[in-house]
Amino acid sequence: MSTVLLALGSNLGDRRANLRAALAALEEAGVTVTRTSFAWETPPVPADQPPFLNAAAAAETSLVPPALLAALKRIEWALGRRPARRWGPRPIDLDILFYDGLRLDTPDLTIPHPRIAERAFVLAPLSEVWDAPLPVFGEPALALLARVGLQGARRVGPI
Ligand code: A4P
Ligand code: MG
Repeated sequence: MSTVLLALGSNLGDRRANLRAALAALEEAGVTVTRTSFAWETPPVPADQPPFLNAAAAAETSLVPPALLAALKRIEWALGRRPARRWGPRPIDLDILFYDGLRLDTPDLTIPHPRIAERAFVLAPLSEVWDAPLPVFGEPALALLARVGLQGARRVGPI
């Protein structure tokens, strides 16, 4: 079993329902969610789209990284996401933030996910599911978050 940290984001449709449906679908796909963050409302990057609801999850899985990525893409598709512009609005985005202590850089998959350390919309929920030093980075999410600030992210309640 490997420990993975996942980021979830939604800014189209019923955002909270999308996050919930994604968490349920992860279980079906062989990803056992062990901790779930609160939902965080976050200003969109770039700004020309609706605000996001972001969350994070810690999970255990025996799926190897490419199989995990394929499972995430299948769930995104099942929840109505269709190929669109990069960083554009979407009903659901599922990203692999960390996979054990693995570092990976292939055309399809970069682990740790790029830009984690700059993004409050990732770090704030992540700090709720993983308070120990992060894999690879060696610092807790809260320490990284303190450096970049909340960037307008606010906790809005349970998913
Ligand atoms: N990919 C590479 N590494 C990974 C990984 N670790 N996890 C590849 C998941 N996917 C990974 O992703 C594009 C390709 O990245 C995938 O096909 C996969 O092979 P995508 O989900 O199709 O498109 P994307 O999400 O638009 O691209 P990207 O680069 O993942 O964007 P980000 O960095 O995830 O940013 N603002 C707020 N407030 N909240 C958000 O959640 N999210 C984004 C997306 C932008 N602005 C946001 C938010
Ligand atoms: Mg993505």
